Amino acid sequence: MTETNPTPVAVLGLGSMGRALATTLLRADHPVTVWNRTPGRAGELVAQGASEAETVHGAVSAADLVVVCLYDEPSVRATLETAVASVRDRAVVNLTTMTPDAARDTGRWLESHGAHYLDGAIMATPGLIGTPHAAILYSGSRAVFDEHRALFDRWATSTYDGEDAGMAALFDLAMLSGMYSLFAGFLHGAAMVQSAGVPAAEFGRRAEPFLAAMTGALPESAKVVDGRDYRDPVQSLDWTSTVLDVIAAASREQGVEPVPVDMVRQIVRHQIDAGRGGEDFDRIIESLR
Ligand code: FVH
Repeated sequence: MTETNPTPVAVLGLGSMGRALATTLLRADHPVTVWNRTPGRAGELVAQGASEAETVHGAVSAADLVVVCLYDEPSVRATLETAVASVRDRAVVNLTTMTPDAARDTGRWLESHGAHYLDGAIMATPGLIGTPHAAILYSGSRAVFDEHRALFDRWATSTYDGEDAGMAALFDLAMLSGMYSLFAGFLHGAAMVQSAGVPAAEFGRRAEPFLAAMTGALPESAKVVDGRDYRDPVQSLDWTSTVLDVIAAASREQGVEPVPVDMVRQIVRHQIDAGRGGEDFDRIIESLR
């Protein structure tokens, strides 16, 4: 459904994600002005109805809502510094990946120039934007989130995590930590079976349902961690340590360095050395806090 007066939007940054965000807005009939540091990346968007600004100031001035989707925090600073006077009274939603403190600093800096700041973290790849499989987390100005919620919902399922501008980034990076550790473990396993001539595709086909089933244990694990009582183990640290030693030995037998497993072994060992070997595996969080 098209809005009666679609908000004019500026999109700063036409990497793969910026282009996906702009495309979705153009399909919903928003007037979209785009800017990119390196000229020549706006062609397809202009063909779909976008206007291309030569300067950041030109893009920001044409919009009520400024969407920033750049490489990192320094690129956001470098870009907006050239036009910071023009953000006054405008809503800025920054979807660039950065640390929570960097998100807070960026918010304070832009608010000191009169902007209304909302930080965002995209939990999707560009191809998923505009589909039910995309999620975007937001934190910062509640007013900006509420006013532009319908627009945000065009991109993804939108979740608001409160006025602290760092919270969206914190959730994002915490979830990515889990994802990268899981992927590293998967690739280590793939290298183990590949060493016996099994294609990674075959391993992936069998590992996927197993790993998906294992993630079903996360809510129970989270409950134990919140209660901080690890004395009734589903899997004790002593037992886990034995299994991890066997995995590492098997890996070395196959000529594969067990780096991700060694990382877990190290934290488990830390808790066993502290006399906690009979307690639950979840206790390793006490070595991380
Ligand atoms: N792509 C993805 O799957 C992930 C999903 C999760 C969230 N991320 C974050 O989104 C931000 C942008 O990602 P991207 O995929 O669009 O990134 P690139 O395709 O590499 O485009 C980067 C754009 O940033 C511009 N840029 C880089 N450095 C500067 C600078 N110093 N000053 C101004 N602009 C800069 C670059 O411009 P150019 O190289 O074409 O001139 C692109 O527009 C990112 O935070 C992800 O973590 C995406």
